[in-house]
Amino acid sequence: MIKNKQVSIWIESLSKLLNPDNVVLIDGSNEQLEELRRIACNNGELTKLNEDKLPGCYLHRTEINDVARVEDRTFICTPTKEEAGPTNNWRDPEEMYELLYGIARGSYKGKTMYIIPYSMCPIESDYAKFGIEVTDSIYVVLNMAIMTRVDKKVLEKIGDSDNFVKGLHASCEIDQEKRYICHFPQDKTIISVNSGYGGNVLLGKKCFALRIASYLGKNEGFMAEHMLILGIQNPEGETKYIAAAFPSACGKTNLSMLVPPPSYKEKGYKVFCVGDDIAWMRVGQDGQLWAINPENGFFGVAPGTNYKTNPNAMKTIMSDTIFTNVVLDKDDNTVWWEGLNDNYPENAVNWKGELWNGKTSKEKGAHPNSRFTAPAKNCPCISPQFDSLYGVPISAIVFGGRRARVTPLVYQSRDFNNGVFVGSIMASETTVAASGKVGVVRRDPMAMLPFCGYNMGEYFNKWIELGKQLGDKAPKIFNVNWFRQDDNGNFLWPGFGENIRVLDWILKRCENKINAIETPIGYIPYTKDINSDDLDIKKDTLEYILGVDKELWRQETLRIEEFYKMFKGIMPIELNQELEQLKSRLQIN
Ligand code: OXD
Ligand code: MN
Repeated sequence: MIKNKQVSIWIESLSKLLNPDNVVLIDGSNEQLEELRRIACNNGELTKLNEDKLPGCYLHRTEINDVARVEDRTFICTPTKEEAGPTNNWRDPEEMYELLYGIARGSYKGKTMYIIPYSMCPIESDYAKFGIEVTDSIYVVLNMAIMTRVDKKVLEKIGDSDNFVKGLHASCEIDQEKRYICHFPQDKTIISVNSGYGGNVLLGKKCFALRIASYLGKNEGFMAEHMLILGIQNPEGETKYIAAAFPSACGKTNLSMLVPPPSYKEKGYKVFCVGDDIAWMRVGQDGQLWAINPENGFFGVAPGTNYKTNPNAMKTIMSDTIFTNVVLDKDDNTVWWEGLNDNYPENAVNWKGELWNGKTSKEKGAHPNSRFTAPAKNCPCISPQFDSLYGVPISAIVFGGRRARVTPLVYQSRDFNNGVFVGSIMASETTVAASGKVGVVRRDPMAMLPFCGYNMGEYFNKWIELGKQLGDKAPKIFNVNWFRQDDNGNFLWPGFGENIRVLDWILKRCENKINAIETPIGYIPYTKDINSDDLDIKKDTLEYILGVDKELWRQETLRIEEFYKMFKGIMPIELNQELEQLKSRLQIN
């Protein structure tokens, strides 16, 4: 069935280990996927939704204990602990292979082994990287077919080489005590056992496109980043691209496909989505920074998505979408989630599979981390460059977090190294995308804390080197915070489509069209330069969220110092200098 030498050796060894009843090679054809959808509907893995209202859409529920990425059970298995660095969970590779193969042994008995050849990036791109995921789950096959480019041609591209990422997923018993998501960067191998939740099992996404790819990029000269990519066309018809990193569930999908408010649309602004989660970045032949989205779909958070917060996502998920852990409205066989609308379904099934009445139940119907998996091509504002073999040139890099105070709405770093510092101190209040406490502030450098496949000190150094390589062609670096709150917890900035007002300032700064105010942390806008026409925000409020409170920043530097201690001996000197300089600008001795 598979002629490729290295691929077949690996598949054969897995076959012996897993002992499946059948083996099916996925060719990406719709006939084959349709047959799998039919089987999954028959065995209860999927529910077919209303074909008139949601054509080609399905619902899936994961086990109750398996609803988010499990960072405490995610491991980087490098020969030494130092290679994984202070921020990753490390395990010895030999020990882990033995443990994982022990867990997976015989677990495909009575099941089918699906072999998925896939490409991250368009197959013909020089930047494409190929993977093969072996799984016993049709849900995984169907999601991978949306999120990546699944195609027979991938096998042709791999040929007899071993130049592919090996991914083994075994559902086993979905036992959380034996759940492991393990990466072996040196072997380009991923093994995931005892989970069925997207982020843990769609191995092309976080595991490959971030953890393994960041390691590969370190050696091959590219950066794999947890970033959306969007294009903004201005009234003159020029499109500039921004890459932006935010921690999970901070609105990356919303920002990547934002709809400009009417006054901006009238002026002729347009926004194009290139990607909502991952960017592979490199210095192009023209010396500029280029970014390509390796994915082919969106795996977005459903709750809170509606026609106001993200109309483009709503249109994207109207067909050919898989919904996971949302509410099933039994009356018309459609789906619902908190924040979709006020039509709480009364005759419904919640994410746990129990009968649920949205009008009377106190419990949430959809899991807060419930998801949609939708083809990027469905998005009304998908960029004409989406399938570009080269990606797009990046004018600005934006870092952002979810902070009630401290961080202003937007500021520009003083220069590239200072921008790397700004990325390294990113912090956010935790959300629901990963299991653990919600609402605690955690540092999340470049939003890569859970996704960097090697030592983060070295990773910071790669950023510094990138700046040197780019020289005066380097994009400008900014930080944004859409989440400033007043003392009663009310959000002070309207966010969503209105964020274009801040992006517009960012691009004007990139083109040196406007001045800004220098502060100890970087450059902030003059209030007049953030267009607040037809916006319901008081001038004082705007000034407040744009302002830099030196006392809060003095306290913040203490926390940064504490955080930096973790990287003692491995932090690039440039970043320690940045911290010292910030302290001196804040007049701390
Ligand atoms: C995601 C995440 O699913 O960051 O994108 O958790
Ligand atoms: Mn993400």
